[in-house]
Parts: sequence; C-alpha cells; structure tokens
Amino acid sequence: MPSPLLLVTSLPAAEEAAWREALGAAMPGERIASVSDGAPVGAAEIAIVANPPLGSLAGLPNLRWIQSLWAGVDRLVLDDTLPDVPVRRLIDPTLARAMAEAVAAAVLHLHRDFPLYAAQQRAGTWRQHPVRPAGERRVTILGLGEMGRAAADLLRALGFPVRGWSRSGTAHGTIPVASGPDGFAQSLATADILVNLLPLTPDTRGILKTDAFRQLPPGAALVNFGRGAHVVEDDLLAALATGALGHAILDVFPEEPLPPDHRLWTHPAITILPHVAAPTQMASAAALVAEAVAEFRRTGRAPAGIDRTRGY
Ligand code: NDP
Ligand code: OXD
Repeated sequence: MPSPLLLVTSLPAAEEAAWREALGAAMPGERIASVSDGAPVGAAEIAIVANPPLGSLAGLPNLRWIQSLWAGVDRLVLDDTLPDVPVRRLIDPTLARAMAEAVAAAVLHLHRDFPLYAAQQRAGTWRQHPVRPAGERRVTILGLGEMGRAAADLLRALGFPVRGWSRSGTAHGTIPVASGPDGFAQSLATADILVNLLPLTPDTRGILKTDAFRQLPPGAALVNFGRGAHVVEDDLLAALATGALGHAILDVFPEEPLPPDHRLWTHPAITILPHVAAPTQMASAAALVAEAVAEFRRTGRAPAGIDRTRGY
C-alpha cells in the first residue's frame, strides 16, 4: 500500500473538498489524507499544498517532495520550517494561456483608452480620442517565464512591439529580452505599458517603486499580475498623482482579499481585479500532479523543485 498523499491547504472547506475530489479522480489508486482526517500522515512522502498554514509541513519524517497547486510559491518558501525537500510548483500550459489572455485583455483595455472612456461615461461626456496603432504602443514584460512568454507571444500576434526583462536574459524567439540593471532601465524607458509577471523573491520585492516609475515614459500604464508586494503602494499612488503613471491595473495585493475600506478601491486611475488573471484549473492541475506522482511511484525519484536560494 503506497503512503498516503497529504493534502495541506488553508482553503475554505468546500474548496479543499473539491480539490480532494479532483485529485482523487485523477489518481484513483492513491489515498489522499489531510491532517484533520486522523490518517497516518507521518507516513506521507508527498505533500500537495495550496497556501499551507505556516509550520504545517514541519516534522514529517518521510516527506520526499512538496507539490504546490499554485504557480507562485513565494508564500510557501517564506516558511522557515519547510523541510529541506524539493518544492515543485505548478507549471500548467492551461494557466499560461489564461495569463496570456488576461494580459492581452488588460493591454487592449489600456491601449484603446477604455479607462478614459469609463471616466467620460461617468461624466456623461461624448468625446472621441485618436486611435493609436498597436504597432506604436510598446509593451515591456518583466519576467519572461512560463507566463511571460505566453503573454509576449499573444501581444506580438496582436501587433504590439514587445520586449522582456528576465534574470538570465534568455532569448525568446525574436522578442528582445534584457537582463540586469541596465537592461531594466532600458526596458522601462521603452514601456508605454509595463506588465509585471515576475515571481516574488527577495530580489524582486518592492521592485516597482518611485525610481522605476520615473524611468517610464510619462503617462505609461502598469499591469501588475505578479504579486502585490512587487509594488510599493505609496510610490504607485505618488506616480499616479504626478502623471508619471497614467493608469494601473492590479490583480494581486499584499493582503487578499483587498480590505473593503482600502484606498485603492476608489482610486480613479486604478482598475482592481480580484486575483483572477490565471487561476489554477483544478482538472488540469490534478492531471499534472497525477503524472508527477505516477513517475515518483515508478522511479522512487522525487521530481526537481524550484531553486530555493533564488526563491523561484
Ligand atoms: P517562472 O519561474 O516560469 O518565470 C519567472 C520569470 O521571472 C523568469 O523569466 C525569470 O528569469 C524572471 N525573474 C525571476 N527573478 C528575477 C529577477 N530577480 N530579475 C529579473 N527577472 C527575474 O514563473 P511563471 O511565469 O510561471 O510565474 C510568474 C509569477 O506569476 C508567479 O511567481 C506568480 O507570482 C505570478 N502568477 C500570478 C497569477 C495570477 O493569477 N495573478 C497566476 C499565476 C502566476 P529567468 O528566465 O532568467 O529564470
Ligand atoms: C498562482 C496564482 O501563483 O494564482 O498560481 O497566483
């Protein structure tokens, strides 16, 4: 009898139950246990996690690897008690496609001045503004990983000049990809729309601050689909007040849900989305986890995890 798969989440009970069902359907031969079951979780070799409570994975003597149900593992790796075993994040082409769609929707919304027309509607104003061709609206994507590459390809197909910035500067087709501080400066200076798809790590926390906003073309727009803590909120508000930034579309926040009385909700130059850019799809995530579990059962080898010193 294989060891049980330990499911650890801080999700609402109904959502956790839906995950158990999806994972159970994808792996009919496996037992899925959680701490609350009273099952012998100490035997677990694999933990499948979604925002596990801090400390909840400590002291599992047989644990061989941790599988996240989210693409971003920033919260997970912040847990000092996390056992020293591979942490595998979710890499799902379905998610990358959803992210590309969300980025395209946000960029088109900004490009075609929808925030301006929404403000005009509130004022009952009928005024047409010139339409700029997509080829004249430069987009920079910070982070050219699974999400960034899919977004870059779709924007390119829509006719936008796209460039990327990443740690390694690894080329992606014909899309120029810069790296390092000089590359960052150059990427900002040519961004009419700046899209953030970086992971949150010690190097990227607070990267979107006054110094960065000042380097953008005046009135540029920001799309933050990475993590809330990439943005220094006071600096964002200051940049919107001076016109350094024209508009921001934010999907992620340091505290989620964004508290009802938060000042960002009513800012006229901010569009708020409730972390919906690319939500994990249960069925495809469960199928991908099932493949990795089957491979582990076959070979006894834990899959490769993220680089915990880099943080992603
Ligand atoms: P990947 O790990 O595939 O890609 C990360 C990219 O960021 C890589 O290009 C990497 O560079 C680059 N990067 C990392 N650190 C740095 C740095 N210090 N300087 C410059 N570039 C850096 O991640 P994904 O594309 O799968 O996901 C990115 C993030 O998107 C997730 O971590 C998560 O926070 C967020 N996300 C948000 C969702 C939402 O619904 N809003 C849904 C899913 C993810 P290199 O290529 O050199 O490694
Ligand atoms: C993720 C997310 O990281 O939804 O998967 O943000």
